[in-house]
Amino acid sequence: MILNKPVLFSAVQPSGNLTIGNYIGTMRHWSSMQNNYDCLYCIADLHALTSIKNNIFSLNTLILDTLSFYLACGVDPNKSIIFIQSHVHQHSQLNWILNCFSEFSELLRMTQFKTKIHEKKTSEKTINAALFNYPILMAADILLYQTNFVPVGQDQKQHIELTRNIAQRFNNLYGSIFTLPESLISQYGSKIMSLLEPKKKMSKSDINYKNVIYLLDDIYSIKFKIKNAVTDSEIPSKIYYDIDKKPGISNLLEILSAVTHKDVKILLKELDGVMYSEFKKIVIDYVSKFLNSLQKSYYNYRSNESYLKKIAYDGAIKAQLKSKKTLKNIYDKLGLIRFH
Ligand code: AQP
Repeated sequence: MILNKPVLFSAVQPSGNLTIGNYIGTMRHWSSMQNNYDCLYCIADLHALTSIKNNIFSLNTLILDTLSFYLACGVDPNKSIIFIQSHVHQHSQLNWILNCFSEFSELLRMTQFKTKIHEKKTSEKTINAALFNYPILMAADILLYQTNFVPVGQDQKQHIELTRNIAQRFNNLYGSIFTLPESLISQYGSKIMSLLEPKKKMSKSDINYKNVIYLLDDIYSIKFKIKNAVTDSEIPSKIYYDIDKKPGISNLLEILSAVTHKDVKILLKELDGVMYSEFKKIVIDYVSKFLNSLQKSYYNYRSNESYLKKIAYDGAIKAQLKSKKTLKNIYDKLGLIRFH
């Protein structure tokens, strides 16, 4: 008897240049996950539309950039389904249906929405409705594939909980239609913080580039940014992990742990007695080496657009096959029957 592996779904929105936060929070786990799960890795371009307005014509470029990073991170199209969200129209269809089973008040509680409004320094009146509804499309992305697990950063945990609530509500009315997904969140690295404001999440849309390590940063930028990263003024200076008292140092420790594959506890032993300036040099060294090697692989894939498009095309067909099944089941339950 062949037992099916659990289904795993993960996505990144091509809303800008990917950051080391996107990598550490989720993408670094993708390659090894392919051995234990049936993986679907989606490029969430419809989600990106919520934030990209003026440079809409570069979305195509950002999609191919993101896809190249997926491959550079070790995602294998022979093992996993890699696809672009807008190529599988079932996502939009289920999105609408789930909108009808979601409550306005529960969307109002989403902290990511509140943070985004706050950061954009804009009011709820001028923000686009899609940004508000974003978690419902995310629920559709996940539920279409009967997903068991969703590896995400800390910021998306609440959206997975909402997804479960919507799915449960639907199941209570129509029977066991949806699998209830669980988030997979690592103890360390699930919320990489901004370099200059270590109490704020690192984000690709940050207007201050000094806050962010981009996956395509060159060695000079990496050096400059980490050298200037905010630490603390504890005297005598001591390196230990405490996100409340030492957010800057703890953030650098989490980054170092991810790129060296060493546990934070082991790093702390190795860094005993090391000064902050020396610590930063170590972080610069490892981050540079890591990004340099990732970038080589990235550019290799990025230079072959026809290969990338073929992967996206094949992935869309496979994803459509799977998502059609779920959608048909839902249409049947709702009485949206085709007459032919
Ligand atoms: N700073 C972070 N630390 C850890 N994980 C992070 N993720 C994002 N930022 C961090 C995780 O990356 C995955 C893909 O994120 P996304 O692109 O779908 O959306 P996001 O969470 O809104 O990411 P950004 O970088 O902050 O994008 P913008 O600026 O466009 O809003 C998710 O699993 C996320 O948790």
